[in-house]
Amino acid sequence: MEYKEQIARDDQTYEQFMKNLEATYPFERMMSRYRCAMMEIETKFNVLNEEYSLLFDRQPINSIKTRLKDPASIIKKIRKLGKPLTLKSMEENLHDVAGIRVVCSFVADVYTLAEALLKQDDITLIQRKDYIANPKENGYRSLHLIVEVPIFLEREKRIMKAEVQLRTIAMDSWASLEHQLRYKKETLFNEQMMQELRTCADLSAELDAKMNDLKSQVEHQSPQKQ
Ligand code: 0O2
Repeated sequence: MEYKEQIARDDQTYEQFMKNLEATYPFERMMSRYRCAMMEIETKFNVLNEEYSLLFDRQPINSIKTRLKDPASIIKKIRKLGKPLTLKSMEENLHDVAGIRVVCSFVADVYTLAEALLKQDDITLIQRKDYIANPKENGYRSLHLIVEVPIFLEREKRIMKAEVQLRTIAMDSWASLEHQLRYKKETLFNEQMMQELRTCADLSAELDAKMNDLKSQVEHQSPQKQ
């Protein structure tokens, strides 16, 4: 009764409120499935990190961040693609509703971890974009994988898509700063500013290459555990 009165005070009838709530349920359920897919993949990376730390006495993963695309960005992207605004269409056309970003210590770790994930028999690769081998025009570097992963619910198994971005600490700091400066904003970068961004990206790539070389030298000195 109290509940109904509160809703009435908020200018909606109890029936209206329940109708609105029921209407959002399928969306909430879908987002919950994407959250489960993120948890599955995050766990897979945590397991790999644990395994590698035993094998090599160091952890290849520096941090893992997960994010669900917010409803406004979902709507914007579906509209941009010219697809129908339905849950089915979202599931079919958007590959990055669930996003997992894995920040690695060294460039070699990016590829080792990607390979280890893709070798798992419940993971299906849908798309691979190597922006490390082929950086974007502004200098952006990362390895992007669109994968499918099963999630096991109370009564069914669902196959969900997720985007995995793997990058080094240097790539991540460049991307975070560049994101703050311009990504998705109206800021227009002139050619000189673009050149400076690319120079920063090149410097970070150089740092990664040097650290990777040092890592190889260290590994050469101390053979790995059996
Ligand atoms: P957010 O906030 O991370 O969710 P798309 O942009 O997804 O429509 P595409 O080509 O399929 O088109 O995707 P792409 O370029 O392979 O990867 C998109 C995601 O990569 C972005 O997600 C960013 O997270 C990241 N990314 C791509 N390019 C850049 C860049 O130039 N700078 C930075 N900082 N990040 C980039 P969202 O959804 O756009 O953003």
